[in-house]
Amino acid sequence: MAKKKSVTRARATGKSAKADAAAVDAVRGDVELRLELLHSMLLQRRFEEKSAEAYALGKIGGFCHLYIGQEAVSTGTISLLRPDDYVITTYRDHGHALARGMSPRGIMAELFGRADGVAGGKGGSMHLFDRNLNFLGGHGIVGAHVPIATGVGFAIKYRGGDQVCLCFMGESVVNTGAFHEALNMASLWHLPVIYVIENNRYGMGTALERASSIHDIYERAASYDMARAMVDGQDVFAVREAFSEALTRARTEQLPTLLEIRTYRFMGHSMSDAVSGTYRTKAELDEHVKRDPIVLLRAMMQEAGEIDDAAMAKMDEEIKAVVQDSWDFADQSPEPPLEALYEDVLVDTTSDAREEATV
Ligand SMILES: Cc1ncc(C[n+]2csc(CCOP(=O)(O)OP(=O)(O)O)c2C)c(N)n1
Ligand SMILES: [Mg+2]
Repeated sequence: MAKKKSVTRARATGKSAKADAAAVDAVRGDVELRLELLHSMLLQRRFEEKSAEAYALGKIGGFCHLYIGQEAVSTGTISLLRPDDYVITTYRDHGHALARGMSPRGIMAELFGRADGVAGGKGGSMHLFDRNLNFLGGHGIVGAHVPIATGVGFAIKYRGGDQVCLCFMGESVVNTGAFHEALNMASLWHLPVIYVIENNRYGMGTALERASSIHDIYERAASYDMARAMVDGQDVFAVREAFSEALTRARTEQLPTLLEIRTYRFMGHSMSDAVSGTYRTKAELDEHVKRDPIVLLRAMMQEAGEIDDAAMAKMDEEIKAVVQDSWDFADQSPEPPLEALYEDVLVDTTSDAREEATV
């Protein structure tokens, strides 16, 4: 308990240990790692540009929320996880799924509503799942998955593991009751959960300042005596640095953290929303686009002589081919059969099914 308090106080007063050279190296990594980070973000970007195209052609139906502009958050955090850690997120989930290594084919087929999709074509854009990657969704109800993340943290601790659960959410979630109940329990029971708020400043068309009584929302964690930090979400290294501190805290001390990662979405709330001109001005959007996380990393690497235009173009072409392949795959995949409508609705709790599930 004493240990936990000191962590919290350190965060609150900004006196956390200054990262030494080794820690900086771990955050920035070598050229190979930086290329991987760039690749991860560019894959998300190209995949979603193609999704927007497919949506416009009517190949994708229903809701579809793009993540464009926020890629440094998914890549910066997930790049530090182990395969046995858990990830859970909202409906704006394509970027997280790709960063976690989910197959572009399986995701695109899910967006197209086809049988080869990761949820059998019945979940769609908002409900990407992959049990093998410990990727627990894709959730449509604002805030509803936060208590699930706390439950996963409890399960990890109960089983004596050292995994962590990474829970993404938008900033609107902090005004739901579920958020407070879940964070209170995680702090009280010392659970290894890292709650990441992707503060893109808007919940649909409502600016944070119009909906929240405090604007430095990471301070909400003070109510639960929980470690917290605010992070520049356009800088993938800043995200990695803050996340690696939280990760150590969760892995070695089983303590939760709340990170407010400030970012911006470059597209509308969903495909049916205007990009700008209604609740935000084009001038505001343009200002934020200048800090495109992919452009920032690429510029840094180009300046350091780590990547040139030819290598960049090659990476882009390769990624575009992967994305086109996912489109072709999705297009050829059949629609789920009518009978599948009744599958996966209720859990089979018969003893046979239970035995099968534990094997
Ligand atoms: C409980 C609930 N209320 C309302 C909605 C409708 N809704 C969908 S997204 C959204 C805004 C959420 O904004 P934020 O948490 O900031 O995430 P972002 O979309 O910016 O990623 C709302 C109100 C919902 N899905 N669930
Ligand atoms: Mg938001």
